[in-house]
Amino acid sequence: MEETLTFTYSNEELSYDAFKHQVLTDYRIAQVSRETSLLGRREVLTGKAKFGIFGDGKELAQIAMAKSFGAGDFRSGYYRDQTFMFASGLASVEQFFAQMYADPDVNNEPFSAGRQMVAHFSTRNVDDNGSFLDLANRKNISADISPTAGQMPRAVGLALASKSFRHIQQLWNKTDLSHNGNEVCFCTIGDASTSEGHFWESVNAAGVMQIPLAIFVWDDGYGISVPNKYQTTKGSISHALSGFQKEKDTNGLHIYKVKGWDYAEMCEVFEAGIQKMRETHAPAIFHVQEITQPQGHILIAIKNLKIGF
Ligand SMILES: Cc1ncc(C[n+]2csc(CCOP(=O)(O)OP(=O)(O)O)c2C)c(N)n1
Repeated sequence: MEETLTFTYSNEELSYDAFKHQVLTDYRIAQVSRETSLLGRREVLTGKAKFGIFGDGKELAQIAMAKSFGAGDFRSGYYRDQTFMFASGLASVEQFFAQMYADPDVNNEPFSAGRQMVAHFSTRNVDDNGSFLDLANRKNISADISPTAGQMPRAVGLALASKSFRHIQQLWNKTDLSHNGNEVCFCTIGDASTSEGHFWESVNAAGVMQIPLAIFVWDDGYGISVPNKYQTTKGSISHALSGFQKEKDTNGLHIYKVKGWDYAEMCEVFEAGIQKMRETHAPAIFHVQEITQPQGHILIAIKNLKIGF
């Protein structure tokens, strides 16, 4: 029996013991995820897996993000999100390694049955007969793809679906797909990938359409080895986006800046920001700064050659 790492978050006032339990559970998830990254790297370097990409350095931010991710929500993200998947109860460590070893048994590797690279997650939309599952009552992952920023246009579509479910009367009976459009699309992206066209088109579209799109930028200061100052105007994506800031009586996006090591701040900011989004459908960017990538970018094993950068 695989162990689940999830702790269910509740908005009700917490007792001291419940709070302590929550913090310790979060610490444990972070620790297990970090150990997964360290062990995964070793598996590639010793030739047991062909490819490795891990979420080390981003653990705390993703645990904080997972607290606001609920039934009916979607994530459209990228390959750094293992901790979010563990914290949401959507992936186990065993399943993560099964994907690394390209296990073709879907019972062991439910994301892609060994067809995708490690850390490319997904959940099912349809059952074996092709009928929609009750997506409004599940946490949903739109299948990860490797072209960076490719998750952005898709995230816009998923957020637009929530708006449609809220405003188009003919959809109001689809209660197994949406609860009045309360669902948010959680989108993750690395700082360097915010330089791509898909990012800018998607941010602009979300700002115009006012759809519940929550964009989390994991900013570790580098795109592989290139510092931010060489690829982002003014070296800061939230600074560069300041003209998109939503103001009184304008469209646009709310822009939040947090530090990726500040657990308490991220829990508070994400919870309040997402709650507001469920009510208003105004999109937001959470610029998570000062996180790290201690093991480097990626690892590839080709015959006897092992490359890491
Ligand atoms: C469209 C596209 N261009 C280039 C790549 C190669 N590539 C993979 S990851 C990466 C850097 C991404 O850096 P960042 O967005 O900061 O995310 P991080 O890996 O640091 O979390 C690049 C250039 C790709 N996968 N897709």
